[in-house]
Amino acid sequence: MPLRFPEGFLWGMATSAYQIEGSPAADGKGPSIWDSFCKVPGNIRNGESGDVAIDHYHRFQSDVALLRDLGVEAYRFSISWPRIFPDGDGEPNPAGLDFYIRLVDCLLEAGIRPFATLYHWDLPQSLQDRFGGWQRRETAEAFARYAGYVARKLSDRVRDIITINEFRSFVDMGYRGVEMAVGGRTVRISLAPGLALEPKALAQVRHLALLGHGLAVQAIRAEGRAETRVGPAENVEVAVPVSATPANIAAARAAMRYLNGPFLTPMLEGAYDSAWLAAQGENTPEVQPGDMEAIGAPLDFVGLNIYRPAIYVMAEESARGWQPVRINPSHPKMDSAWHLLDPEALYWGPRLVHDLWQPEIIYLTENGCAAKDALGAEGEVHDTDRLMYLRAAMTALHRAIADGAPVAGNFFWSAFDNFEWTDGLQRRFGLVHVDYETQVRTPKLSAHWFCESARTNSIA
Ligand code: IFM
Repeated sequence: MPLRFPEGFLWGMATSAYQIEGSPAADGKGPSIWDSFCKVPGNIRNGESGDVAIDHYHRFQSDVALLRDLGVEAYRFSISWPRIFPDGDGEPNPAGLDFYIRLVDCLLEAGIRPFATLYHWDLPQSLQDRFGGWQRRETAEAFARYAGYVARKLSDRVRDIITINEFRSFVDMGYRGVEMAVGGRTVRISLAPGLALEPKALAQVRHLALLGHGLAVQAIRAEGRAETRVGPAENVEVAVPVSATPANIAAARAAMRYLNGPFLTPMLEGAYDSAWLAAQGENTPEVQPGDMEAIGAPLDFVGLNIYRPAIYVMAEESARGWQPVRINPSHPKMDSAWHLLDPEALYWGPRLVHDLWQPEIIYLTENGCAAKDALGAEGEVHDTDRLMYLRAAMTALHRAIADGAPVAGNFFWSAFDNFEWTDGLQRRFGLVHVDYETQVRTPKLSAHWFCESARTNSIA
């Protein structure tokens, strides 16, 4: 028996502006921190950049036609802030907005529901130069003005707006960098703008990114159409219980609330968790009156990006009630150093978010994996490992829905192969293969699987 999803469940795919568009200076666009970061030798594998990427800026019509042919019901894309405000603030650039109007109209004509993300990391360089990016309140305020402007201009066409993508990734990896074990050695991974702040300053950046989100929600409510729906997309830290005993499930719940202390917990509770705050010692953010009210502004949905478990936990006789379980070095991974394989994350993530905060609607705003995809002799791409991953992930998600998690749709990362940040162009996440020399698109086996699954609203 195929596992069928609830009626109306959205089968979607996702991308982001810098990763696919190319054309970094077209039609009045200002530079972003990613344009600058990629120019520094050594920052990106093979010295690559998103300068061309998959040239979606010029090919969006045929790309949307392909998505339609694959049966995509909803498409999550991001708007490049420096296309709309080349300077980050001040005078908008009508040509930049026009690109997104044309894209959205094309999606609507194809019967695809657009979900627009306002910030997927390509901060206007001008805000980095003037304010150190998200280190200063001025950037959060400029973000709210940009959000309000986009809502005013686009909410007649786009009903679903996502404020910020993956707070934890762009803040922690952009303003501190993280150490990661890769192939037996420790490497430091850094995203744009590539800073290495002290813990206290980093705590403030986290807070101001949250504030940007909250002020943007308020601006969208004030300037967008009444039916506009808004939420964040966070790469939630998922705690998987080592076994589903009541004690271990309670431990995983407590661990999730704590581990998401910097971002999701305050957004959904309107306050920082006191145990998490206490653990930060003197490295707590400076909070001004009104900040927490904005940060906790009511949401219409919660977007979760889930690829893997953050930790495994078991119950512990202690005040906090949980302990992490060491991950075995032989634990299988997908084709990214960070991508621990366990589809259970797709069950426990939505399930525990639902237990903890009862959001009305959850979207899986990203899930997917990289794979070593190459064209076969007949021009086919047999990404059997991705197929295995996606099937298993959707089976776990189906179980979460059956157990009450209100997941209304899933967006596979990614629609197309694209520029995978510091990993460059060769780390392929797409369901559609892209030949970067010729820009030819080829749906992979996983795209055909998607098509059948979406058509039948079940796991094919
Ligand atoms: O490519 C990224 C995306 O931009 C944010 N989420 C994770 C993806 C895969 O690493």
